[in-house]
Amino acid sequence: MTANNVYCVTKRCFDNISDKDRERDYIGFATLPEQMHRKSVKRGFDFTLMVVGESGLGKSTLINSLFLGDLYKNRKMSDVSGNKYRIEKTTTIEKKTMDIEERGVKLRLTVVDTPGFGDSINCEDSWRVCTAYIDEQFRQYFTDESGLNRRNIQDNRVHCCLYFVPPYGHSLRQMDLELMKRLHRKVNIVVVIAKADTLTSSEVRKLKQRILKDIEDNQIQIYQFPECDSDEDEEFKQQDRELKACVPFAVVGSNTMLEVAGKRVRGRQYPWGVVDVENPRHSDFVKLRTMLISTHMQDLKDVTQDVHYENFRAQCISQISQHALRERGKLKRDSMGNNGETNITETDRLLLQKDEEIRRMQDMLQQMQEKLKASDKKHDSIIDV
Ligand SMILES: Nc1nc2c(ncn2[C@@H]2O[C@H](COP(=O)(O)OP(=O)(O)OP(=O)(O)O)[C@@H](O)[C@H]2O)c(=O)[nH]1
Ligand SMILES: [Mg+2]
Repeated sequence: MTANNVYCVTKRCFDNISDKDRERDYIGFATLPEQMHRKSVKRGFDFTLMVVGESGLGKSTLINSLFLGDLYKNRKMSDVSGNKYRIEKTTTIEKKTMDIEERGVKLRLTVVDTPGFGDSINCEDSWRVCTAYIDEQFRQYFTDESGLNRRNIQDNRVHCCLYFVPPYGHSLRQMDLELMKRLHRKVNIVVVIAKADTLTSSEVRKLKQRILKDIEDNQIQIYQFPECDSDEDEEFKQQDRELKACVPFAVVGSNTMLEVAGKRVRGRQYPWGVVDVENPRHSDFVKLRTMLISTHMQDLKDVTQDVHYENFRAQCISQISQHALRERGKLKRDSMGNNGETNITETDRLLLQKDEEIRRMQDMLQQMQEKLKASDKKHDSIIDV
């Protein structure tokens, strides 16, 4: 920040202080939120979303419907690397990043599409791909945080995982429970019922109840929406209640734009009519998008930082200290005499090692000098002849 910028920020903050405040014993820290706000806006925001679930449940289609279509047609948006509108079966982890700007606020949004499991007899490999990806991002962040340039760390940690449940089962299957158990201590899980257009309203209701019961019975920690502040306005509180009542979100995805009553909508055309993805009576798509993009993005990031990353960090630190302890123990054992008494300290041992190295180098030097002398003598004698 240049001196001029600092002046502008301070001046703007100062201008916001009312005359009444100035008359009172004004200290000035009331401008802190504004300063923080400016700093965050300047830095920009990162958010990463991952989709996980069985093959063919519409993960790629939903990601496309949520973010990659013409959703941001009125906003500045850079090219989406690798964006393809024709969705094919996902076979490897696909990471797509886009920079979105809205009213001067920059968001670097990354969506991680994963190959669906269920094709192979052993799903273990597909699961491991997802957990390994999450761990790898944590590891990278941990390394960056411990490095020299800590100020410009790019946060690629997975902040939210949309877990897709099929609409055709009675509830969660054993493999869903297994995978959720592998994920729930690493990432915020948000459960979605895929292809909700294949269910009637009462089937959706019942399936939601059974899924929630299974989650509770199996002690799976899905993302918990924070309590709404009591001083929030009634409209916000109502929106919050509706959002919580929707969990798990029953979603519909589509990559097709259709004309319905003169309006272009993202939808699915059936012989009996059109499912409008964004119609709240047809699916929870808009609620899910609102929650991810506008109302709970920061909370998802906070939980990732404070709970999941802290878990990972604590494990890392404990592993590092255990390793260091083992190494020290080894050094100590090496420095013990046969009678079990410590003859030399660790530092002494290192010094002895260095001395030995220097001695070896001196020997080599002496040998080289002698060889040089010998060859000189030989040379002299040839000249003499
Ligand atoms: N009925 C219905 N079909 C959908 C929905 N979303 C996607 N589909 C269809 O389901 C099929 C599979 O969709 P994908 O998005 O490729 O599924 P995926 O989960 O990414 O599959 P993998 O890449 O194999 O893991 C496609 O034919 C989609 O058109 C939906 O909400 N309802
Ligand atoms: Mg896919």
